Amino acid sequence: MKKKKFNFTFSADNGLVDRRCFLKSGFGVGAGMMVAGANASEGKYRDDWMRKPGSGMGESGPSIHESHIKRSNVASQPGTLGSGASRTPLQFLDGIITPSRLHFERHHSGIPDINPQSHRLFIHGLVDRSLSFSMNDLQRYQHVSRIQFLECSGNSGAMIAPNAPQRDVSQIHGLVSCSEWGGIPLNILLDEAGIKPEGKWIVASGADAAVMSRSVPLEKIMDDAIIATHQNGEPIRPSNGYPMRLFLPGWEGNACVKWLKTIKVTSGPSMTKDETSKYSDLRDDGIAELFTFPMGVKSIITSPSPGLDLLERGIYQISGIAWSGSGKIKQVELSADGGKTWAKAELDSHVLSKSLTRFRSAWKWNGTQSSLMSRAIDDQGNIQPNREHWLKGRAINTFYHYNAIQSWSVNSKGKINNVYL
Ligand SMILES: Nc1nc2c(c(=O)[nH]1)N[C@H]1C(S)=C(S)[C@@H](COP(=O)(O)O)O[C@H]1N2
Ligand SMILES: [Mo]
Repeated sequence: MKKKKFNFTFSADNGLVDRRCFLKSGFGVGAGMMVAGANASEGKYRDDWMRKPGSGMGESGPSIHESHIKRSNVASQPGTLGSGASRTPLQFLDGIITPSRLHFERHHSGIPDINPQSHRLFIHGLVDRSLSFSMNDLQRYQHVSRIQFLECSGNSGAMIAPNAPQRDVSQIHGLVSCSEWGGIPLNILLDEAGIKPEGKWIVASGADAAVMSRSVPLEKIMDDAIIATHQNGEPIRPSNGYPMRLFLPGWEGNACVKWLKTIKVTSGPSMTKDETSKYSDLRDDGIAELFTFPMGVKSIITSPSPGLDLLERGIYQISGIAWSGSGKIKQVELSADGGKTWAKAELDSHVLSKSLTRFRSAWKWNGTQSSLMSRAIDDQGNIQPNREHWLKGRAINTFYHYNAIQSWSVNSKGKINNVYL
């Protein structure tokens, strides 16, 4: 059996293949098995499931053969039921959309069971008219929909540990997801209420037992904030804020208040607990930086990654996600030799602002120890930092807003580990 000869050029050292190879027809990886005769191609051979009609229509979810694809680290604080997080299994997903059932969850006091018939959104404070809206009222306003990511600012915080944590992508980086969010631009509702000249911020509060409350500058609210009622086409799931949440494109997840109940227009930030004692960034000079809203430019190679070990040498697809809270991803660079040489990755065609962007490259693994890294750059000129650079100036144990370059080492047996380079 003869395998097809490869025809490609390398773009950086240690096997990174020029990204244009995907554009050429006949770029074979050589991983397919040769089959004898015509039985496979002519369809004479029938698998068992081709011998009788399939099952009927129904409400079924994903294939039972993919039941391992579920949210990971589903954990609550000791003694509580719903104060914790569950994480998106990024290493098993492709493209940019996170199926709603796999969207990460982060709750501070569980998921409230809200009756949409009695739920109201109140707008008050420094406004000309205080307003209240039922779900039916809101349905009548203009809606928009956009594909954007949501990331917890605690995502990847495990990477501040002195030794690289040996966990998979989901467990380390799974507090980021991306959905098509639909809802009402908040500026429409605030214009209707009429903002008084002293109104410069809002404080948004949720209808959960934690009464999560966050201050947001009015500028952001009037720019692109929405009251999200829909997620990937269906009403938002209870775990993600049903029947409505605040959605602030590109800004830290915590400020996207779920189960939204009140918006109060204020003259300044309200200094709630979740923007002072939590979700602030302590520096090594003792000063805490507050209100770090936009999530930094970031990328993660999701495959190969820990748990998706390489079984034999040869061609592999490197695939991952990149995002920035400040705009669009302009470029993702890849290294297979621990950052010595870099090559551009291919970006999938949907490159959207404040969204996930899928990147890919081909890589020829020659069976030796290798280190895979990705580095993202956004259209505002922000470059993903390395870990050492990220840690600089921060107090010990400060873990919010971690966006440093991730390195995966591949040993000579194809096993993949998390490493600090
Ligand atoms: N009312 C309320 N809103 C909330 C929270 C909460 O506990 N209660 N958690 C916040 C945090 S820390 C994050 S990261 C996001 C998580 O959104 P998700 O669960 O839809 O992924 O919601 C934010 N909004
Ligand atoms: Mo969060």
